[in-house]
Amino acid sequence: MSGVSPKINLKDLSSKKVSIITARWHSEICDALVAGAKRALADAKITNFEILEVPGSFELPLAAKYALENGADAAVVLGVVIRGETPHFDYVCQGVTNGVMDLSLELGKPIGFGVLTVDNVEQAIARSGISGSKEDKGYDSAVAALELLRLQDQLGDRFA
Ligand code: DLZ
Repeated sequence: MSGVSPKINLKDLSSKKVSIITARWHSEICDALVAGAKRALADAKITNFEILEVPGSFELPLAAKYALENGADAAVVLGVVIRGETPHFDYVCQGVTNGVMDLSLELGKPIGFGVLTVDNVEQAIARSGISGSKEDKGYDSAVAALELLRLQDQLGDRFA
């Protein structure tokens, strides 16, 4: 998948609480993703946020469930999964992707998906938001979650 992410003018969402949840594999790249997600929250004037850490991307859905069931209005999950020599990559990617989608639909709460699933470190860096990279998936995934929060507000009573 590739493409230019849409330009969105974020609304003021300062009443919302957001959990940023990051895996620790490939931690320097994850740190860049977290920085991007924080920039998006700042653009939406969100100051009520927490940063939670899990060991690997496979643990992201359960951590998101904990956060969303304990007061967060939305979550952003961040991680880097790099293809290796065994099928493990496929199982981790499938687990985190399905887990996040199922959880979001089950709870009716937005989860921004900022897990890079790539062939090598170079591809991950190019999407990390690190200075000079072509994409900023931490920022983009947070914007996606915030846009769904805005949509909830737009629908208002009809949402419930
Ligand atoms: C085991 C593993 C491997 C091989 N590679 C990655 C990776 O590239 N990125 C990542 O986030 N996590 C990796 N993991 C760890 C799994 O996500 C998980 O933490 C372990 O299988 C323990 O449940």
